[in-house]
Amino acid sequence: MSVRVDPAGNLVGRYEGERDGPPLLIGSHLDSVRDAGRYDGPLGIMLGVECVAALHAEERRMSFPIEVYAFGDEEGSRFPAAMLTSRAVAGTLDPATLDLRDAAGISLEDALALNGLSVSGFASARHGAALAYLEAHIEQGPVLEAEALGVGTVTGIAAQLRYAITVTGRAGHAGTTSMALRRDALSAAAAMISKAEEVARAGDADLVATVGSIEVYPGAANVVPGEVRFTLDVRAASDAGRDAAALTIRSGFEAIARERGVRYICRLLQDLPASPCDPALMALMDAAIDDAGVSPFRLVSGAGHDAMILASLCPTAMLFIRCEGGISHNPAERVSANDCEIALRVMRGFIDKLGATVRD
Ligand code: HGY
Ligand code: MN
Ligand code: MN
Repeated sequence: MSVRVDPAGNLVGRYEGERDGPPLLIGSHLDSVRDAGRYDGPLGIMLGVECVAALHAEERRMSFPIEVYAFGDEEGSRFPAAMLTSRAVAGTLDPATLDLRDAAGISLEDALALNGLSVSGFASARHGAALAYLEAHIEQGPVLEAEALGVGTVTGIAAQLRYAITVTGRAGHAGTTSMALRRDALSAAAAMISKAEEVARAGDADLVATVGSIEVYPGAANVVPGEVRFTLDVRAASDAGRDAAALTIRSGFEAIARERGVRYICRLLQDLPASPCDPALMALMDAAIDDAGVSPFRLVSGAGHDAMILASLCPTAMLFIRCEGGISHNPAERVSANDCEIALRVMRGFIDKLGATVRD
């Protein structure tokens, strides 16, 4: 493959086809969450490379080019925004939202400049027409393991909203501030976090709400916390289900803030609508799974993926791979070599079936 780093910092390998034209994009992300496993993201990239390696070994070319993408920022672990680099490729990045700083106060602009890139360059990473986007990814859930299947066809990706919440009370002396006079930001935040869990537990099975990070100021054992900042992540299979739950949770937060005499600010960090996979590509995936000797099985993704961003550029298909105990975002993340071999066989079958549809 010819290899390049695109203006958004993505690593791209290109394998020419018999003809030029819109390429098949295969990829996933290189970045991870803090203290992560080793397969969430990189496995999909490596399987893409293996698909091309197999074609090359057989001295075959498809009628279309293939581009393997290693996206640079899917998790949003460093800057308070996620999927930045696949958005750049899909052309859906709003440059006005890129005035971002990491926890050390380093701006995205400066971080890019250190790598010879620029925010304005992000916009030029937009990809032209693409035939389709294929992403293989660990399931990050328990369904395939429960079904005793190594792989499955993804039907779509859940809708998600992500917020930054700031609760401001009044810092005070832990020994002299009576309970009645306190405006304890952390006690208020704790009530809010319990409220978010209560709403999600009462909802349908696909509804989840997570507070994954929290910061307490000033953060001293003998000071009543004056300010707390935490994140809220709300997801559901449908946009309507997600929005209704988020509204209930935020109304609950406002009531708690009033009762406890604290100020509450909620800033939207990310709004990702539910993203269905392409029905025709799902049928090709099912057929490729069947050819690989596995019973075709379809499942939805609760996790977000770059595929939901690429869906605005081209039809998307995802293949899930069983992971042990459904564990992910955790160093205990595991896949079996055998399941990866099956996934490679399925992806190659999918590519050949796609080739047959393009040729006709
Ligand atoms: O948050 C997610 O679902 C993905 O891991 N970025
Ligand atoms: Mn992840
Ligand atoms: Mn991932």
